[in-house]
Amino acid sequence: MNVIEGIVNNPDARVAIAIARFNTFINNSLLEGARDTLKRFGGLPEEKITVVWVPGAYELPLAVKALAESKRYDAIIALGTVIRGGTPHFEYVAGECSSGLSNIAMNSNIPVAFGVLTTENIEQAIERAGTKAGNKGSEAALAALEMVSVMKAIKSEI
Ligand code: INI
Repeated sequence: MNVIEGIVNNPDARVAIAIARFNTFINNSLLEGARDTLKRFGGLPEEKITVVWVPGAYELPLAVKALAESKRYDAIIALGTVIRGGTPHFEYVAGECSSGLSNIAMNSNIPVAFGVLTTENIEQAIERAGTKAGNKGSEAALAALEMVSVMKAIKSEI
């Protein structure tokens, strides 16, 4: 039996983080979590990490697509926070963001980690940005690191 499993320590990986400015207060904590994880678990030096700011979560797919097309990165992490309001705006922003990001991963063969919070209210967002429910930015960074390793292992098997 052949089992392919990824590891997270990958000091040679080049990782881009695309991050939304909307809800910056929360997104800064997601960014801190992602950078910390890339460095402490992935072993990445600062110069292997590129951060790109965009206006909001709706703009993340376009920036991630450009990053993927540049072929300069082994994985891309998308960070943002979409908080439900009283209008259907939430559904459009969150929906386009998540489907756009997964399409890019599928079409580019580059792992795109989904570190975008979609919550009912600001309290839930704070809980998932480094307080009692962990840090979605760190989780996304771990997923990105593992997927770099998994993709490499699958390609070397073929
Ligand atoms: N962008 C977010 O990142 N989070 C939100 O909660 C949000 N809401 O609620 O409106 C949001 N809107 C802006 C959107 O992402 C675009 O930047 C904007 O529509 C311009 O294209």
